[in-house]
Amino acid sequence: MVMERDIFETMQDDLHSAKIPEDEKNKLMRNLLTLRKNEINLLITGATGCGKSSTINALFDTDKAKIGTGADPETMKIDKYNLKNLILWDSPGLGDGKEADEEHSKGIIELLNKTGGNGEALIDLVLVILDGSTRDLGTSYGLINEVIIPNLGGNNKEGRILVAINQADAAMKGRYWDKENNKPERPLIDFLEEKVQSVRNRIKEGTGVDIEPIYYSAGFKEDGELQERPYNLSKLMYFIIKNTPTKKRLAYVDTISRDDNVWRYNDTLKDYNKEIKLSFAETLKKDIASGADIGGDIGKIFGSAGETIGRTAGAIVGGVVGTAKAFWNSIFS
Ligand SMILES: Nc1nc2c(ncn2[C@@H]2O[C@H](COP(=O)(O)OP(=O)(O)O)[C@@H](O)[C@H]2O)c(=O)[nH]1
Ligand SMILES: [Mg+2]
Repeated sequence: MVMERDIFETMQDDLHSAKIPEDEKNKLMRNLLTLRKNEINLLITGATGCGKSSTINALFDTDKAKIGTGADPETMKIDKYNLKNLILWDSPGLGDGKEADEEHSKGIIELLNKTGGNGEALIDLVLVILDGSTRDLGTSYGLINEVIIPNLGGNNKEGRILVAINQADAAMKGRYWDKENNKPERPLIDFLEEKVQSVRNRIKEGTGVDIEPIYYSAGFKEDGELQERPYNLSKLMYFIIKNTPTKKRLAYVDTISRDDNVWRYNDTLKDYNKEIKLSFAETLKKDIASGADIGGDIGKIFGSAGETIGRTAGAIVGGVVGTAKAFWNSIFS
C-alpha cells in the first residue's frame, strides 16, 4: 500500500526546499507544527433517516475512518468517526420516541458542554440536517431551539451552527427535479426557498438567533452505486469550512472526498469549489505566514501544497484559470 503524504508533510517538504532566510523558515515551521496539532470536532445531527450517514459518506473520505463512540455513558450512543485531525460526531436528533429522545438530548448537551484542552468548547460546529421531503419539522425545531442553541454557549452562536435541508430532490415527491441536469426546476426552487425562510423564521422566533439555512441533496447510493447524484454539496462544504476557524481548516484537505461527482452540481450563486480552495488559502496567509517576513512569496514557497489544495473539491473548471499552479499564482500574487 502506498502511504500518501499528508498536507503537513507536503508543506514541511516545501519549506525545506524553499530559498528563504533560515529564521523565516523557522518561523513558518513553528506555525506549521502548531497547526498540525489542531483538531476539528464537528457534530452532525438530525432526525433518523434525514441523511446524516449519506452526507458524511459523500463529503468525506470515510473509508479511512476509525469508527468508535463517545466515552461517557451520555455520549455512548453517538458514533464517532476519526479522520486524522477531523473528528465527526454523528448523533440522532429527536423523533425516535420519548425515551430515545431524552437519551439523544442528554448526549448532545453533554457533548456541547465539553471543553477541549485549551478550555474552549470542544465542538467547533454543529451541522443540523433536516429532511426536506417531510412536512413535519416540529421535532427538528425542538432540537435546534431547545437543545442545541441554548447549549452553544458564548457569543457567535450564529457561526457555530449550520442548518441544512437535505433530500431537495425529493421535497415535492420527486416532481420538478430536472433529472437530466440534476437540479431543481422553478416550482421546486420556490418551494425549497420557502422552506428555508420558514425554518429561518422559526429559529429566529424561538431563539433570536439568525441563521441562513441552505438546501442540498446528499445523493442516493445503492450497493456503492450512485443512483441519484448529489446537489449543492460544494455549497454545504463551503459553509462548513467557512465556519471553521482558519487555524483548523487544513484538517479538511486530506479528508474531503476526492470524487469529482460529489462537487459537480451546485447552484450558481457562487463558484463554491473555488471558494473552498480560497478558504484554505486564508489559513496559509493568516496562520502559517503569521509573523514571518516573506511578503507575497507564500504561494511560491508552498507550491506542492498548493497543488494538493488545488485538487480538493473537484477540478478547477472554467476558462479563466487553467491549471492549479496558475490558480495559486492568482491567489497569492
Ligand atoms: N432521494 C434522496 N435520498 C436520500 C438523500 N440523502 C439520503 N437519502 C436516503 O435516505 C435514507 C436515510 O439516509 P441515512 O443517511 O441513512 O440517514 P441517517 O439516519 O440520518 O444517517 C437512505 O435510504 C438514503 O439513501 C437525498 O439527498 N436524496
Ligand atoms: Mg446514520
